[in-house]
Amino acid sequence: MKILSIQSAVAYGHVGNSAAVFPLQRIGVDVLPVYTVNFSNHTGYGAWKGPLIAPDDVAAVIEGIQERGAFPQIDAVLSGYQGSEGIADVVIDAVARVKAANPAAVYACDPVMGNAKSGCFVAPAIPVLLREKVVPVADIITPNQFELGFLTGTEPDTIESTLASADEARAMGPSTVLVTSVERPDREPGTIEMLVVDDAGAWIVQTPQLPMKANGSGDVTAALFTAHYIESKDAATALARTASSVFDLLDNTLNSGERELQLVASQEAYAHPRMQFAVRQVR
Ligand code: PXL
Repeated sequence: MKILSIQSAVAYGHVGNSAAVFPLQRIGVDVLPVYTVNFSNHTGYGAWKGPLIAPDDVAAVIEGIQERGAFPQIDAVLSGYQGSEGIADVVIDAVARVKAANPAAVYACDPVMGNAKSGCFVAPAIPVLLREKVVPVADIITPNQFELGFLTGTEPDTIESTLASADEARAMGPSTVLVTSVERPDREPGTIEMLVVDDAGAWIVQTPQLPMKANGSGDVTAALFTAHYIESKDAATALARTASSVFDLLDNTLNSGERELQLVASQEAYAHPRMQFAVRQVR
């Protein structure tokens, strides 16, 4: 499997491609990473060094990949956090070109905007751009519950209302919606859930909610789900594998006392997910 992954690079720590690439490689995916920023570290520190990569330069790298004849073999395009407004058009163009070369290729978009705790942490134009232009051309989206609310103009909270919001998101274009960080008011205390909806049904998985928030965990989640979904062609299987791997990554990170994801040390969790959480069909 080959995935063209258009995301951030950070030297210190793990977000964007610096979070997504290694877990994908560890499960056997050949990743073509294209970088949108070249930062020292993620923006959660409040200070960082290094440039945004100009949209034309990102486009040039993608064009060079196409000139190598790689596009017919690409199974998916994956995008995440958009460091600047111009990247959206580059991603949309790359998706169109890859699909022209391989009609079976899918576009998985993680519509990164923020989360319930921190609010929006991207430039103000980005959420609108994602909603109006990017999400409509995606096949798979992986919003958290907060981002799903913005995309659909709803306030998902219970399983029922989150499913309804996911259906509204599906009506915008994507056939598969993975909702992460579902914190429904009536959940079992100390738990958090992920929910996936596609043409075949809807499934939910519950994990313990660890007392932490690690930047990059959403990037790992989107990457692993995309690869497992393409490989297994089954949303429930992809959800179970992803939840297993990401929980163990977060648990290892919490136990390490480090702020950054223990991405490399957790390699066994991607290669051999323990499948410790049962997935329940909800529709
Ligand atoms: O995890 C998304 C992400 C991607 N890229 C950069 C970031 C973040 C989140 O903090 O700072 C540069």
